[in-house]
Amino acid sequence: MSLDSRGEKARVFFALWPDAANAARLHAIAQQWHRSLGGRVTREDTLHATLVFIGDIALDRLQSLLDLAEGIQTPSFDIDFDARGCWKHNHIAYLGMRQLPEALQNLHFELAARVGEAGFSIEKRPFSPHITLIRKAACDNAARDISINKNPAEPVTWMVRDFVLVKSSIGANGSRYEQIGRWPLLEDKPTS
Ligand code: 2AM
Repeated sequence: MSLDSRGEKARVFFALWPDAANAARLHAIAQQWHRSLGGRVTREDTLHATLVFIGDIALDRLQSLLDLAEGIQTPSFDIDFDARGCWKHNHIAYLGMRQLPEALQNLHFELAARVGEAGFSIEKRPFSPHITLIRKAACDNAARDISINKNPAEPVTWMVRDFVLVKSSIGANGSRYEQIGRWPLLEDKPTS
């Protein structure tokens, strides 16, 4: 991809991306919910949790996002996606977390600060990490469905070892996501 194409724009965001095993677990949950909620299940290969949403930017500004991500020095962490929900205002059925890990909050804060300092305008809504499992969901059915509200399944525990920058475009089969950068988080050093 050319980073200096004049006038061209890209829709971008930083995200956490599950490994194949967790993506498969998340997808299985989505398919189970789909029976009562209907709507459109997120494709398995596009499941993610947005860290910092940037939106449309000129392509020639992508490089500064790649550069600022290089300097992130925050530790890796585990998260439990253990909260199920369905937002009525946008019909999104999602998995979130009951407790926001401090390390995740710090990673979001650090990235958002750098993105802001680099001159991008970023989303001002409070950080609400989630994985969208279904769009156009019939959320009213979620309240009646014990599999969503009263009978929480095992959490999907996710070892977060890196984060990615994603470029999204709309294609015939829905959103197409291309990972254009991936950065490791700091690993705990083994004690000797
Ligand atoms: P969603 O799944 O809740 O729609 C690509 O669109 C990713 O960016 C999705 O995870 C989407 O969240 C998120 N996203 C889209 N618009 C956003 C916005 N204005 N603020 C924060 N996140 C947004």
